[in-house]
Amino acid sequence: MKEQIEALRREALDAIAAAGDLKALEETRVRLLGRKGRLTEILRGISQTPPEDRPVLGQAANAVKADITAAIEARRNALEAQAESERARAEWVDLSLPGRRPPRGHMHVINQVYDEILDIFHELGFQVATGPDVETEYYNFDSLNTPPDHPARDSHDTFFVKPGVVLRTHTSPVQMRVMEKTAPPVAVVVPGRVYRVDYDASHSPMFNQVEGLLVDEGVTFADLKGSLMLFIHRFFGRDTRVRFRPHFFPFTEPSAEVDISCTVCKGQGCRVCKHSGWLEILGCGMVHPNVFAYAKYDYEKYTGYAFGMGVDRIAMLRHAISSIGHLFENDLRFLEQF
Ligand code: 2NL
Repeated sequence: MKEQIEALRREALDAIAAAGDLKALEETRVRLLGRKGRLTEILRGISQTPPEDRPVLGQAANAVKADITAAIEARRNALEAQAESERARAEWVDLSLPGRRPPRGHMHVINQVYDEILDIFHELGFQVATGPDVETEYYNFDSLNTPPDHPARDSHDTFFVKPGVVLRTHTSPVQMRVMEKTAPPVAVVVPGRVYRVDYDASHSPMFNQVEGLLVDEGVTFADLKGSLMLFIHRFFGRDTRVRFRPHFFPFTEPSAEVDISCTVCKGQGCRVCKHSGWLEILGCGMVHPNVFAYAKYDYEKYTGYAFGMGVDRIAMLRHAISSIGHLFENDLRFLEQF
């Protein structure tokens, strides 16, 4: 019996040391200390021995039980520590890694240019006004002193929605609507999409415009010149040269087109300015008295200036963009550059 107990101790300690993981260790524990385990078997065996031997054998068995229990406890701690350190290694995260930036969009280059233009005129006291893209022929042409037989009213130049209704060819109808509702003085800038039957590398059937209108007593061509020069110097830079060329528009008299020294070659002559050194950037003039008459403004008392510019064209000049199509194709490789 004594030998059996000693044999169990050696065997048990070897088995505990050999348990490779917590599951194997638990199986070993049941096999040794469980209800049908080896130790229970031995304790049952002691009850069959002579009574005088029992205390000694009982003590020995209890000592082995304590040793086995302690050995299992120590092995469990070791295996748990090992499992924990394995998990920590597998789940390790480098907290010093920089985060992944989510992709971020930005304003379209056309809207950036719109904002820059409108900000400058806002600072000069102009209010922003907008209106419908679908207009009546009256607001788009008649009220702007453009007679029924004017070539711009041809269906080859203007999109007709139905008789008497067009896609606006400029934002001027919005200024007409403002004048109908507002007594002078008025100072408005009008951003918006406009439409013309025209399609090549520098013309899109839909394009973007900013027009301006200022009406008050005593407004002169000098005011027009001063305001536009200020705008041009702010937008294109102080060293930009400016030239006003006589022109004709039905809604202004006198009228002018405005050229600036080429933004690419600084006036030396290049492909962009077609070797002239100049770029046309806007049209302008003093509001025609007939237009004031349509707006029910007293043209004896008030004068005003107006101007219009193509936003797409200005964006193309500013960034040396070769084809207007790029602005509307929404190719991210193009858009991301601005
Ligand atoms: C251009 C020329 C211009 C106007 C637009 C205007 C509006 C009213 C009365 C008088 Cl309500 N004029 N607008 C005047 C002159 C030129 O635009 O080349 N645009 C791209």
